[in-house]
Amino acid sequence: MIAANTNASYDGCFPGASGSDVISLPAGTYNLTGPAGDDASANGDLDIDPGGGPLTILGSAIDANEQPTSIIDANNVDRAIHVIPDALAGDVQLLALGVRNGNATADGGGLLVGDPDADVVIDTTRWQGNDTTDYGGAVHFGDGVTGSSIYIEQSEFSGNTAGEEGAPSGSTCRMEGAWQRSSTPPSSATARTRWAVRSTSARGR
Ligand SMILES: [Ca+2]
Ligand SMILES: [Ca+2]
Ligand SMILES: [Ca+2]
Repeated sequence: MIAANTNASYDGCFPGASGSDVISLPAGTYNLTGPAGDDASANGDLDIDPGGGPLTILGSAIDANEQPTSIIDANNVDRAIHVIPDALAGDVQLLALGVRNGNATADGGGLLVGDPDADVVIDTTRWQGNDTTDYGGAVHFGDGVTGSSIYIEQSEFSGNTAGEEGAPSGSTCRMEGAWQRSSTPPSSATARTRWAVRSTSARGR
């Protein structure tokens, strides 16, 4: 991740490019370690800097039960993935991934898109057991985001919780073939915590 962000070699990794970078994750579980709070991919969440150019994180093949076999496990020490704010626009794709056990005290238990002009595609993913005391148990995309989009396709959300709202109601977040298990409409505060995705000012595409 650091090589992709900085477009330089890092710790034996090939240097990233200012053009598109692809990080391919073979099947397996990738355990993140803490502490939380850094934004340079040194600890905790994987921090994606859109200024490093377009980035795809690509998992391996899905299994016979149509579940991703490449799993990012945040071990409840931080959220899993963070798109940090950057002056440049950026494209981020998360494909064929499981993301589980994210835990944040700020928005986005599994993923926080904090960049104001990122375009994010999430396809063939499974979000499990991600929690936040704030907004968006699995995915938060919103505050201060004015020129960007998020597109969630063929993805499952299960057992993610949020202390505040987590549903995509009234937003322009676009979800196709995505579903939430163990989730109910946000008719009550308790129900709202079951929902996984929150998006405020984004536009769909
Ligand atoms: Ca790059
Ligand atoms: Ca971070
Ligand atoms: Ca981090």
